[in-house]
Amino acid sequence: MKRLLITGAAGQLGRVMRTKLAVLAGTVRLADRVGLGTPADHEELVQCDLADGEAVNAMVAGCDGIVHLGGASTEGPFEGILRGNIVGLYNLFEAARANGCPRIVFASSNHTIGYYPQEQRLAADAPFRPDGLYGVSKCFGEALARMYFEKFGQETALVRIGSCTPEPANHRMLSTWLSHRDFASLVEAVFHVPVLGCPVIWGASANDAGWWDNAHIGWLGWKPRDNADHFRARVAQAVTKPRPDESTARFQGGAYVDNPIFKE
Ligand code: NAI
Ligand code: 15L
Repeated sequence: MKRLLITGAAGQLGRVMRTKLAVLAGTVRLADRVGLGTPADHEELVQCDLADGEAVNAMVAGCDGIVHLGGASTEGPFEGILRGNIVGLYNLFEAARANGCPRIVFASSNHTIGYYPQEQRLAADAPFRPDGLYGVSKCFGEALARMYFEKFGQETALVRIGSCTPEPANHRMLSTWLSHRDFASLVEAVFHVPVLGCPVIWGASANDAGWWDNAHIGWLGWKPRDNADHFRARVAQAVTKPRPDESTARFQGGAYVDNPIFKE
């Protein structure tokens, strides 16, 4: 593709994907509300808040694909979630509609289903069970994307990321881990498949202890190569195993179920 947009490019995942996804496009446009350093020859930098509709339209104009990582990435006061994940999502999809519907990878989250018990294996059509306002905002994002697909044919991959970190850092992540390499190959598969639609995709590596079933997306040709189990001994040594009654051992969303509703 000619130009790929990565939002949230200054964040944890954005910084990694800035390098890993460079192969996908001649030009990579990087956007965030904070500074992004010095651009490489193939990069364009845009500083904008997702809550600013006009700026978001300019950010999207001329892009052939979008990896949307920007916004509130954890539980917190509603104001930040509202700006980044509700108003920001609406602005992004309106901008996409106005600019030829470039395909979107939406970084959704396991916190859309965080209240399911860890014993339960989930298919993509399991009803939402969000574990906080952040999870609710990701449910909104998925529903918004679905509506833009039905109404306007806007294709979006709804990637419910588990825990995308360099390595699994605790016992829960032995089930939820998504390696950086597997996330990058997922994004590549989404942009290469001829017809995408608007599927829910579980963003997890091929973890022995995984909870989520991606059998419905065989047509995508995505084969995660990493497995959190290779880190099991290291996790066992570094982290105390939680008691069975602790949220992090009971719920798929882990300790997020214990979060209060934050006030400003
Ligand atoms: P992060 O918090 O490190 O990065 C998010 C970026 O979005 C930040 O650079 C921030 O400046 C930017 N941002 C926040 N609000 C904004 C606004 N109103 N306007 C413009 N930019 C704004 O998060 P991370 O870990 O890189 O996650 C990226 C995406 O993936 C997020 O949408 C998150 O919800 C999702 N995700 C990440 C997971 C993970 O394990 N890292 C797991 C599940 C979902
Ligand atoms: C998420 O949705 C967050 O963005 C990330 O920071 C982690 O908390 C992750 O979920 C997780 O559940 O491990």
